[in-house]
Amino acid sequence: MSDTDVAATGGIPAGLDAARPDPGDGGPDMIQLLTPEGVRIPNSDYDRYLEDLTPDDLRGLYRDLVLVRRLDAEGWSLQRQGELGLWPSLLGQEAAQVGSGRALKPQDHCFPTYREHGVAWCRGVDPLSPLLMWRGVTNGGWDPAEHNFHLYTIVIGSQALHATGYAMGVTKDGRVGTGDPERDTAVIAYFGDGASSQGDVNEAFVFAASYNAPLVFFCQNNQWAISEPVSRQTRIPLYQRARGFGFPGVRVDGNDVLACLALTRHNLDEARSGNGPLFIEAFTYRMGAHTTADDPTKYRFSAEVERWKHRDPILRYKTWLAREGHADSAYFEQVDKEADEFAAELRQRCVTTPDPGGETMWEHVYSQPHPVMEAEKAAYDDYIASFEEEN
Ligand SMILES: Cc1ncc(C[n+]2csc(CCOP(=O)(O)OP(=O)(O)O)c2C)c(N)n1
Ligand SMILES: [Mg+2]
Repeated sequence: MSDTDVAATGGIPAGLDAARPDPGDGGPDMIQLLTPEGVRIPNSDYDRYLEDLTPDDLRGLYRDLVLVRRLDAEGWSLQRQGELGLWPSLLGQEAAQVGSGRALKPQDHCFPTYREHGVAWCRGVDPLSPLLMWRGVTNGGWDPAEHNFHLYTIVIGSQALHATGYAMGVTKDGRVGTGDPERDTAVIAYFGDGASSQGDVNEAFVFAASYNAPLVFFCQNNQWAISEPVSRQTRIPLYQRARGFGFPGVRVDGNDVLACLALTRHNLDEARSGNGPLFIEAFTYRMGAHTTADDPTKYRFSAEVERWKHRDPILRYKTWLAREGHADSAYFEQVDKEADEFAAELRQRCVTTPDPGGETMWEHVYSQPHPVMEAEKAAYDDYIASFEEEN
């Protein structure tokens, strides 16, 4: 292909042109409670899942969205300043994560990918923890048992199997369908559109269906798997795949925090009652690069990004809150101020966290002393000591 061909397609090789996805508007089956203009659409099936929300709760969702976006911006900047090794941005996916994350009950369990900083936030994980993980100074980042939020998984789709196994265990423990709202437990597995092609995810669908696992598969279709468009992953909308595995699938507007909250609440209720598994496709968009190591201008048109800017999850929610009189400009200013302070503190805590000593890498491999490990550690200690002698 000549340079002229590339230039004519805005920098994208012409051969890829036909395969570019048209993200569209999600189609008629997509459940949306709040339009991009911030207009509320009544829904007789799902409105009841929002009835208990007080004005404080509604404002809280806004605060979540803003602080999570700010956490993400800090992660990005810190990586650019050389303070983190990598950062996978969630920009554009805040509503999908906050809506689903706030739908969870304390006893529910989450299995995230590497991008779920917003869900981590909802689970009470210290927002510094994901930063430190990508700084490479912790062995994972947090205690999964403390938050019922498992460690980030980089091996695409593998957490779908972990979640399925965990959910099968929940059933064996008798914590499904008892009718006790404090006891019945659901599991949620996050993954992306690209992961839906992975064998692990499809095996998880089969096992979860066979064992009626109390599991919600939550697929954030952000339209891209690094440089691969969703049109290469599937010939049909992703939510329709669930039917082939024998469980319900639904597409929700992933940029609509109210719809994500309502739909996930409903699906989790179903799972806790013994009607799992279920599948939610949150139709959203990855506004930024795949990670700080990626350059999306190589494979997608900026016009597509511009289109999605008009569907921003925070702007539409803010518009609706203000129009309904749930929040005023003083409240929005207060959240912005809080976000500035939050960001400053995060930066400070991140850059002042000391690097752990090299010897700590041996500490969490086995619970008991292990001869091979002891030998490796001794060799490492000698190696480090050799530098000291040179000095
Ligand atoms: C098993 C495996 N294969 C390939 C990769 C490399 N990889 C990292 S992210 C990614 C794309 C994932 O796309 P998607 O599931 O849509 O999630 P997104 O990053 O868009 O949130 C790939 C292929 C990996 N981490 N693991
Ligand atoms: Mg994706």
